[in-house]
Amino acid sequence: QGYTVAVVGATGAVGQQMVKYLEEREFPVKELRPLASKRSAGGTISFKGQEVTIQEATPEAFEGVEIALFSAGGNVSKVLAPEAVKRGAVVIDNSSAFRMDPQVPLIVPEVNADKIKEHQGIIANPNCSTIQMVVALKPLLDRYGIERIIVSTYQAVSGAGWKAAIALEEQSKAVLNGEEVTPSVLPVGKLDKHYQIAFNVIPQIDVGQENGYTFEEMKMVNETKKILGDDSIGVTATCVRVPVVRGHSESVYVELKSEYDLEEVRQLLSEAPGVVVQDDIQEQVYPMPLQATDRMETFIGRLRRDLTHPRGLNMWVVSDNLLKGAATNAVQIAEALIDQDR
Ligand code: A2P
Ligand code: 11C
Repeated sequence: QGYTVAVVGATGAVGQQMVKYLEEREFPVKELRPLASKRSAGGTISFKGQEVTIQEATPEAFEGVEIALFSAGGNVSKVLAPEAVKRGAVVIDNSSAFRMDPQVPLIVPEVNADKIKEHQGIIANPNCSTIQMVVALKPLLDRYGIERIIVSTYQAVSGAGWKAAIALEEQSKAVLNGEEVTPSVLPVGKLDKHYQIAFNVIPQIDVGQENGYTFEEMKMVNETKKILGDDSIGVTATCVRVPVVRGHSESVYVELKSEYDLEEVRQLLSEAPGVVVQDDIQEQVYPMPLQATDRMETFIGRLRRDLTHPRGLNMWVVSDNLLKGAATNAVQIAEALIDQDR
């Protein structure tokens, strides 16, 4: 009973969480097939008390796979996702490779689960910083409409993979020991210039674009419009890497289309699926990444009226980038998918 599920990138920061989460949620897995690069093939990962052998991700490795969760980077997805689909799998892809493809639904189940059925083999999982923001915005969109969004992010290093998380730890130790730091991972591994993240912030996530924004910032702009299903919403983003291991934080300013009552906003958000409101500045209650780590919800606080615009609202949104930002959302898509098939 159950499904044959492949996890591509099973040894990675997100892939490991996918495997863990499939187990925790008791997703109906008949066979788990952990796939990674040749380097990891032959090693094992544990799943439901058993050691399962990691295989190299090749086209043939998808024979018999029904659901394939991909998180091994865009290049791997571009080559192997079509191969998995050819062999009958539905792919849930965590990379940016297919997100803006009009044929590919881009899904956050709390927001647009109804679009899952439009898939033609591939369903895209949005960028982590986009997911937590749209979870927070959806109840406001439905009640008031949204004119524009200005977001600034404070993103954890694990968003850039385990290598970046290890780099933060090693650099921090080196600084405290008075040793020299030689950065090699952030802001973008494949670019030539690298900067120290320990005791620093870096205003670049992903590669720079012609228009002066980074690719991460443009993902937030374009994905938000696609998921919320409204191209007229204005979105502008500044994405910043901070020395935090896990949990992205965001300062979100939203201008609503109609007048709002702050207490009603607090109420709407606290009733919204996947949301926990932590909002009492007098009692020093607000979300922080350390508290959000290992939790699957999106935490919202610092709710306050903008002092210069009658329909402006400020909020602070935090979520575990490896869970709701990636693995949890992907498994929730898989759950919604099999529910629709039933
Ligand atoms: P491997 O551990 O064998 O290198 P992270 O996001 O933490 O950097 O992890 C990236 C994930 O993508 C790892 O599981 C990694 O496997 C996997 N990966 C990298 N390159 C490939 C590839 N060419 N084919 C399949 N998986 C890959
Ligand atoms: C980061 N948001 O924090 C990125 C990671 O497009 O899926 C995810 C990149 C993506 O570095």
